Amino acid sequence: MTTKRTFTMLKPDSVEKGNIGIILEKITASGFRIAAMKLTQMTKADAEEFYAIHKERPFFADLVSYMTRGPIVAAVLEKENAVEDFRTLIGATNPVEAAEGTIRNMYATSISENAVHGSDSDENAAIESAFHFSGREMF
Ligand code: IDP
Ligand code: MG
Repeated sequence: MTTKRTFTMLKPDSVEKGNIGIILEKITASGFRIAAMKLTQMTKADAEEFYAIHKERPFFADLVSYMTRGPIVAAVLEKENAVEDFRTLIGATNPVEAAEGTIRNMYATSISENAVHGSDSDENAAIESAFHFSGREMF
């Protein structure tokens, strides 16, 4: 076990397609407890900061535009081994490579519009959770 919490976003494409319920059902059925959750929309400055690690990548402008075009569901999820297990549940970044039955395999549109975010480390899970939630909003 490495951590008990991770951070996720159901990205704008998931909200637009009406997939909030079905994705949350899959997450909770997989043993994750929702420790914080809200519908919110990132500003351009928010998305540029959140994805700052990718700022030199050729897809950065498209990523910021996509992630700010409509509301997202931000959530903190709790489970033994949360970071690793959630990355397994969502599947590879490119849905074409995502394993059968993973969230991205089932609900993503493309490598860019890939339905969900999942933190890649304990450290980033804590940073990303604090980016979206105050201590009083996490339970
Ligand atoms: P991850 O979300 O699986 O951790 P990252 O490499 O951290 O993948 O990339 C962050 C996000 O940037 C991806 O989820 C996806 O929305 C977008 N992205 C990543 N690689 C590409 C690409 O090659 N083309 C377009 N968008 C990409
Ligand atoms: Mg990542």
